[in-house]
Amino acid sequence: MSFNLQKIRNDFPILSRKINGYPLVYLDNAATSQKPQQVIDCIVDYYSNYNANIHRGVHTLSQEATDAYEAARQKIQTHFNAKEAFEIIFTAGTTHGINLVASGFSEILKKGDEIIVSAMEHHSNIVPWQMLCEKTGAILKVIPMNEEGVLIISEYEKLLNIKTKLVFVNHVSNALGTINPIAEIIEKAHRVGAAVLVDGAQSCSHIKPDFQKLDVDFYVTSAHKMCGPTGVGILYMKEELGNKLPPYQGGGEMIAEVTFEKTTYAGLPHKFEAGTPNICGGIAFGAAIDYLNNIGFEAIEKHENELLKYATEKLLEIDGLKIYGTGPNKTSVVSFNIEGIHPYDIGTIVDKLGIAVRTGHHCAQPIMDFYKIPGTVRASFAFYNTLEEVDALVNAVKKAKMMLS
Ligand code: C6P
Repeated sequence: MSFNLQKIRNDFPILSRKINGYPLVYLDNAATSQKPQQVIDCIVDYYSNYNANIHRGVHTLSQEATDAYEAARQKIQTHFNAKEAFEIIFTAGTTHGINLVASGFSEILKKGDEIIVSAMEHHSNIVPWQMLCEKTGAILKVIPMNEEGVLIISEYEKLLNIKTKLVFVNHVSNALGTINPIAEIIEKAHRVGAAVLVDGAQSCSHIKPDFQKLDVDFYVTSAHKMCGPTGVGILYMKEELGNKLPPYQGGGEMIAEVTFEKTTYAGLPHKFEAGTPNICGGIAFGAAIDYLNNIGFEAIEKHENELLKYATEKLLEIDGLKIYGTGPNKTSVVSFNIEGIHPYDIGTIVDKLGIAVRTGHHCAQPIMDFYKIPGTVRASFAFYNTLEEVDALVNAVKKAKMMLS
């Protein structure tokens, strides 16, 4: 499909909404993306025509639902180039996937083992590891970043040693937009025998990671950032690690055999999928991946880079405006403040003009502490945004500045 922006926008019913009498300008895509009609139709079709529990019934509806759910798993496997479909575990989202891995490692890590996170993580990729350290006595170390919001790899190298067991890093920072050099981070961690978990919550709507090429051990993401529904995501784990980790939750689906004396567990992926999953969500995630691939990630990246470049240039023309996250490799996120004005006030005024941005610490307080700021205004662009919408943002920010100065 060629990149026809108007045709793409027509796929998203919400984009024709008015907010406070103004056309909606949705620039909070890093929080969650909007959903195309194709994904909405997929959800309606599931509940209208073949809603049933999966892996359980011999009846036709159950088989249809099971086939569609497993087909979605295979689609996701192909999209990310995982070696096996069973290495794709359906989760409730990124946060769930990270907690699942952290819970597993609470039975593996020992006192004095070291784990490494980066300075630009979302709280989801900090708090579970702190809890893990409390339980096991492992030590948490942090890869620092520089003023541009770029990780200092030479410092990372100094942290790595034989005691390092795990490294956690986001592929893309939600607050800064920085794309981290994860291939290099993984390669260096593997040299000391450490496994790496990549938080892909902010990457997969912009770029298409190749799990086998990256040689990543764990990769987590959420469907809702990729035009799919909320409440579903995936945890990729290499087969050998999946076999090593204990189950996360006990219940139906994750067992091989149960007696009152002993339970044996199912193999991958079911071992980590206790209970009735978000069946419709998994199937709709597959539809969202089809939708994105139909547009093509090359075209998505090209358009988003144009939006990023234009928004950066135009916003920097505003006196007193500072952008956080100025590294050379970024996705289409612009986090900024205007001297002397609280980000919340800017967010409130631009909303009155129909523009949705996020304000605050973006669940990444250590980044805000690093810059000694309470938060930022974050405009995050998707492939369906336009240059005219960037203009609307810039004009609204100028207006907010006038009112608040
Ligand atoms: N960031 C944002 O506005 P969940 O909520 O589980 O789908 O994703 C959590 C998460 C984990 N890691 C990163 C890098 C993220 O950006 C997010 C979600 C949203 O930035 C909501 S806080």
